[in-house]
Amino acid sequence: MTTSLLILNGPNLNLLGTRQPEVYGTTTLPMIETLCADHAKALGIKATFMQSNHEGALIDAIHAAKGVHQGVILNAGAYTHTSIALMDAIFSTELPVIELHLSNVHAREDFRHTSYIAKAAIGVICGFGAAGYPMAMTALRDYLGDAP
Ligand code: CA2
Repeated sequence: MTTSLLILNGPNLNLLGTRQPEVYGTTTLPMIETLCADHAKALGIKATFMQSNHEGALIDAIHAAKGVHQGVILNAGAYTHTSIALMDAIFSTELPVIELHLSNVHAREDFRHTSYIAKAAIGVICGFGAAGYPMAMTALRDYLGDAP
């Protein structure tokens, strides 16, 4: 069976590349989607890319991933720092999740040092900008034991 990953993006990430380039870079979300599609091809896996500004929609997507995808890469945006509901959704699916951030959240404001997602994730990648997405895909593919 071909490994399938869900790459899920949270609030405001649809605006990437339009403001705060010093923090988030100039790469837009559609550009990151293309990067992920190209990397999926190179790895020989499937990747589904989604974004929502709504907490409930993100929770629904995590629930729906069970039985369809073998793992999830989640940039939950600011919900990372607030959402017990997203953490519970991850625990409920028992799917391996990698928490991802473009910026190094630990070098930023104190409120970004708390992550509810990390409590349920197998690992965290942050601070590498858009390059973190293919890194997370490779890490999750390897975690799932599909390494060539
Ligand atoms: O660094 C990341 O990837 C974050 O998840 C981005 C979130 C932030 O709340 C997290 O602490 C870290 C914010 C995404 C906001 O994206 C913007 C895009 C364009 C202009 C302004 C914000």
